[in-house]
Amino acid sequence: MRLFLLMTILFCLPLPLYAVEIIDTDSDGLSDEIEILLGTDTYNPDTDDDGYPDGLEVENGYNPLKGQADRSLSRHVEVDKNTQQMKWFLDNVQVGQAPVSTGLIGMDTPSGEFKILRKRPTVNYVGRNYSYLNTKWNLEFKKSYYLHGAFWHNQFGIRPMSHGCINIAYENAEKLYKFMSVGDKVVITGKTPSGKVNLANIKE
Ligand SMILES: [Ca+2]
Ligand SMILES: [Ca+2]
Repeated sequence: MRLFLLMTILFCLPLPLYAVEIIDTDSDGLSDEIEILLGTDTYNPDTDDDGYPDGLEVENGYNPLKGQADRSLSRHVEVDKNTQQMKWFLDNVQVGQAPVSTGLIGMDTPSGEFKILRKRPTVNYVGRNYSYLNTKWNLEFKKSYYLHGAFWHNQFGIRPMSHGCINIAYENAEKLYKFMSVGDKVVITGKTPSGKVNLANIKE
Protein backbone atom coordinates (compact mmCIF):
# COMPACT_ATOMS: atom_id res chain seq x y z
CA MET A 1 0.00 0.00 0.00
CA ARG A 2 2.82 2.37 0.93
CA LEU A 3 4.60 1.57 -2.31
CA PHE A 4 1.40 2.20 -4.23
CA LEU A 5 0.99 5.59 -2.51
CA LEU A 6 4.60 6.50 -3.22
CA MET A 7 4.25 5.53 -6.88
CA THR A 8 1.03 7.56 -7.13
CA ILE A 9 2.69 10.64 -5.63
CA LEU A 10 5.72 10.32 -7.91
CA PHE A 11 3.53 9.82 -10.93
CA CYS A 12 1.48 12.91 -10.12
CA LEU A 13 4.47 15.24 -9.63
CA PRO A 14 4.90 17.67 -12.49
CA LEU A 15 7.66 16.82 -14.91
CA PRO A 16 10.80 18.91 -14.37
CA LEU A 17 11.35 21.58 -17.00
CA TYR A 18 14.70 21.28 -18.72
CA ALA A 19 16.25 24.51 -19.95
CA VAL A 20 17.64 24.46 -23.46
CA GLU A 21 21.37 23.96 -23.09
CA ILE A 22 23.47 26.83 -24.38
CA ILE A 23 26.82 25.69 -25.75
CA ASP A 24 29.75 28.06 -25.40
CA THR A 25 32.76 25.96 -26.44
CA ASP A 26 35.42 28.63 -25.78
CA SER A 27 33.72 30.05 -22.65
CA ASP A 28 33.87 33.64 -23.91
CA GLY A 29 30.29 34.47 -22.91
CA LEU A 30 28.96 34.04 -26.43
CA SER A 31 27.07 30.91 -27.49
CA ASP A 32 28.36 28.89 -30.44
CA GLU A 33 25.07 29.64 -32.20
CA ILE A 34 25.59 33.41 -32.04
CA GLU A 35 29.30 33.09 -32.86
CA ILE A 36 28.50 31.21 -36.06
CA LEU A 37 25.99 33.89 -37.08
CA LEU A 38 28.43 36.73 -36.31
CA GLY A 39 31.37 34.94 -37.93
CA THR A 40 33.55 34.76 -34.81
CA ASP A 41 35.64 31.71 -33.87
CA THR A 42 33.84 29.25 -31.57
CA TYR A 43 37.24 27.89 -30.42
CA ASN A 44 38.95 31.26 -29.79
CA PRO A 45 37.59 33.47 -27.00
CA ASP A 46 39.23 36.55 -28.53
CA THR A 47 38.76 36.24 -32.28
CA ASP A 48 40.31 39.62 -33.17
CA ASP A 49 43.12 39.23 -30.64
CA ASP A 50 42.61 42.67 -29.07
CA GLY A 51 42.60 41.49 -25.45
CA TYR A 52 38.81 41.67 -25.08
CA PRO A 53 36.74 38.45 -25.18
CA ASP A 54 34.16 38.17 -27.98
CA GLY A 55 31.31 38.05 -25.45
CA LEU A 56 32.37 41.27 -23.73
CA GLU A 57 32.69 43.09 -27.06
CA VAL A 58 29.24 41.98 -28.21
CA GLU A 59 27.69 42.90 -24.85
CA ASN A 60 28.99 46.42 -25.31
CA GLY A 61 28.00 46.72 -28.95
CA TYR A 62 31.51 46.42 -30.40
CA ASN A 63 32.50 44.49 -33.48
CA PRO A 64 34.24 41.33 -32.18
CA LEU A 65 36.02 40.89 -35.52
CA LYS A 66 37.70 44.27 -35.81
CA GLY A 67 39.74 44.94 -32.69
CA GLN A 68 39.52 47.53 -29.94
CA ALA A 69 36.54 49.90 -29.89
CA ASP A 70 35.13 49.35 -33.38
CA ARG A 71 31.40 50.13 -33.49
CA SER A 72 30.92 49.68 -37.23
CA LEU A 73 28.31 46.90 -36.93
CA SER A 74 24.67 48.00 -36.78
CA ARG A 75 22.81 47.80 -33.48
CA HIS A 76 19.05 47.99 -33.01
CA VAL A 77 16.33 47.08 -30.53
CA GLU A 78 12.84 45.77 -31.31
CA VAL A 79 9.96 46.16 -28.84
CA ASP A 80 6.71 44.20 -29.26
CA LYS A 81 3.79 45.70 -27.33
CA ASN A 82 1.68 42.55 -27.94
CA THR A 83 4.06 40.33 -26.00
CA GLN A 84 5.67 43.05 -23.83
CA GLN A 85 9.10 41.78 -24.87
CA MET A 86 12.14 43.36 -26.46
CA LYS A 87 15.08 41.92 -28.37
CA TRP A 88 18.30 43.59 -29.36
CA PHE A 89 20.51 42.85 -32.34
CA LEU A 90 24.10 43.29 -33.49
CA ASP A 91 24.43 43.18 -37.27
CA ASN A 92 20.85 41.79 -37.34
CA VAL A 93 21.84 38.85 -35.10
CA GLN A 94 19.82 38.71 -31.89
CA VAL A 95 22.21 39.03 -28.95
CA GLY A 96 19.83 39.92 -26.10
CA GLN A 97 16.25 39.93 -24.93
CA ALA A 98 14.22 41.09 -21.93
CA PRO A 99 10.62 41.56 -20.82
CA VAL A 100 9.26 45.13 -20.67
CA SER A 101 6.21 47.13 -19.64
CA THR A 102 5.05 49.69 -22.19
CA GLY A 103 2.48 52.50 -21.82
CA LEU A 104 -1.02 51.80 -20.59
CA ILE A 105 -3.96 52.13 -22.97
CA GLY A 106 -4.57 55.82 -23.58
CA MET A 107 -0.91 56.53 -22.86
CA ASP A 108 0.37 54.00 -25.41
CA THR A 109 4.01 53.78 -26.31
CA PRO A 110 4.20 55.06 -29.91
CA SER A 111 4.74 52.51 -32.69
CA GLY A 112 7.22 53.09 -35.48
CA GLU A 113 10.92 53.49 -36.17
CA PHE A 114 12.95 55.84 -34.04
CA LYS A 115 16.57 56.53 -33.19
CA ILE A 116 18.27 56.89 -29.84
CA LEU A 117 18.44 60.66 -29.35
CA ARG A 118 20.48 60.69 -26.16
CA LYS A 119 21.70 58.51 -23.31
CA ARG A 120 21.14 59.78 -19.78
CA PRO A 121 22.54 57.81 -16.80
CA THR A 122 19.80 59.16 -14.49
CA VAL A 123 16.48 60.95 -15.01
CA ASN A 124 13.85 62.22 -12.55
CA TYR A 125 10.41 61.07 -13.69
CA VAL A 126 7.88 63.28 -11.95
CA GLY A 127 4.20 63.79 -12.70
CA ARG A 128 0.83 63.94 -11.04
CA ASN A 129 0.73 60.99 -8.57
CA TYR A 130 4.26 59.76 -9.22
CA SER A 131 7.83 60.76 -8.51
CA TYR A 132 10.68 58.42 -9.47
CA LEU A 133 13.90 60.28 -8.80
CA ASN A 134 17.34 59.25 -10.04
CA THR A 135 15.97 56.52 -12.30
CA LYS A 136 18.85 54.75 -14.02
CA TRP A 137 19.66 53.71 -17.59
CA ASN A 138 17.64 56.03 -19.81
CA LEU A 139 17.66 55.95 -23.61
CA GLU A 140 15.50 58.67 -25.17
CA PHE A 141 14.07 57.61 -28.55
CA LYS A 142 11.42 60.31 -29.08
CA LYS A 143 11.07 63.59 -27.25
CA SER A 144 10.21 62.66 -23.63
CA TYR A 145 9.87 58.94 -24.46
CA TYR A 146 12.53 56.66 -23.03
CA LEU A 147 13.55 53.05 -22.75
CA HIS A 148 14.56 53.07 -19.08
CA GLY A 149 15.10 51.10 -15.90
CA ALA A 150 12.17 50.87 -13.48
CA PHE A 151 12.60 49.97 -9.79
CA TRP A 152 8.99 50.56 -8.65
CA HIS A 153 7.28 47.48 -10.07
CA ASN A 154 7.94 43.97 -11.35
CA GLN A 155 5.36 43.56 -14.08
CA PHE A 156 7.79 43.31 -17.00
CA GLY A 157 6.48 40.96 -19.67
CA ILE A 158 3.21 40.67 -17.76
CA ARG A 159 1.32 43.91 -18.44
CA PRO A 160 1.74 47.52 -19.60
CA MET A 161 2.44 49.85 -16.68
CA SER A 162 3.82 53.20 -17.83
CA HIS A 163 2.77 56.65 -19.02
CA GLY A 164 4.30 55.90 -22.45
CA CYS A 165 7.92 55.01 -21.75
CA ILE A 166 9.27 51.47 -21.96
CA ASN A 167 9.99 50.16 -18.44
CA ILE A 168 12.75 47.57 -18.06
CA ALA A 169 14.14 45.80 -14.97
CA TYR A 170 17.37 47.53 -13.89
CA GLU A 171 19.59 44.55 -14.69
CA ASN A 172 18.35 44.41 -18.29
CA ALA A 173 18.13 48.19 -18.74
CA GLU A 174 21.82 48.41 -17.84
CA LYS A 175 22.66 45.79 -20.48
CA LEU A 176 20.71 47.65 -23.18
CA TYR A 177 22.21 50.98 -22.11
CA LYS A 178 25.74 49.61 -22.47
CA PHE A 179 24.94 48.07 -25.83
CA MET A 180 23.19 50.94 -27.62
CA SER A 181 24.63 54.19 -28.97
CA VAL A 182 23.04 57.50 -29.90
CA GLY A 183 21.68 57.12 -33.45
CA ASP A 184 20.91 53.39 -33.14
CA LYS A 185 17.49 52.26 -34.35
CA VAL A 186 14.48 51.49 -32.13
CA VAL A 187 11.57 49.62 -33.75
CA ILE A 188 8.27 49.45 -31.87
CA THR A 189 5.37 47.29 -33.08
CA GLY A 190 2.14 45.73 -31.81
CA LYS A 191 -0.86 46.89 -29.87
CA THR A 192 -1.15 47.66 -26.16
CA PRO A 193 -2.79 44.74 -24.27
CA SER A 194 -5.81 45.84 -22.24
CA GLY A 195 -4.58 43.91 -19.21
CA LYS A 196 -2.23 41.00 -18.76
CA VAL A 197 -0.46 39.68 -21.84
CA ASN A 198 -2.40 36.73 -23.20
CA LEU A 199 -0.27 34.91 -25.74
CA ALA A 200 -3.29 32.84 -26.83
CA ASN A 201 -4.87 36.05 -28.20
CA ILE A 202 -1.85 37.03 -30.25
CA LYS A 203 -2.05 36.13 -33.90
CA GLU A 204 1.19 35.60 -35.75
CA1 LIG B 1 31.80 31.20 -27.36
CA1 LIG C 1 38.31 40.61 -28.98
